[in-house]
Amino acid sequence: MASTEYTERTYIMVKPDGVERGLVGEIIKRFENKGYQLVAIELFKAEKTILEEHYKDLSGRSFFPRLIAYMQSGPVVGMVWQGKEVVKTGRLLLGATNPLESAPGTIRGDFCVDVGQNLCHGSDSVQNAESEIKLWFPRGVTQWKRERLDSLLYE
Ligand code: IDP
Ligand code: MG
Repeated sequence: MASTEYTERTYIMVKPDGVERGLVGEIIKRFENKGYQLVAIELFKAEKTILEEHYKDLSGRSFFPRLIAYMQSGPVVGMVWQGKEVVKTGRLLLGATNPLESAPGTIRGDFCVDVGQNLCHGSDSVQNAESEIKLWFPRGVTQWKRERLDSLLYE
């Protein structure tokens, strides 16, 4: 049977509180366990201009300056994950924006309580994912095929 390749991608970012608390591995593990493929990863000290672009839809909100300061309070880990419906499912793995409303079993549901320190970011649409990937990884991501896994997952 011919295998279908799933090329949908999302931008997932561990925020400074997640990096500081040593939760990078935990977050990676959840995406790996689910069956997604890591195609880019980098630790960044995020520049203000990049953060302002990344969060431009929220620029009018009262918490915007605090959000930018939070995101600059330490390094972040940016990642691109690929796979079947990874944008939508990635958001499910993260949990609701407000951790008090995130279900137990999700990353935010299991590890935090404060919307101002909610550990992680995940793109909210395929189109926004592609813009965010371009913003954070302007040189592109690694192309590779999981010869063993993909034949099992996707046939
Ligand atoms: P999302 O991260 O779940 O996509 P957005 O609405 O896109 O949620 O908001 C982006 C980020 O802005 C949130 O993850 C959170 O860090 C922060 N944020 C959103 N709403 C509030 C708020 O009411 N107070 C403080 N920070 C907020
Ligand atoms: Mg968002």
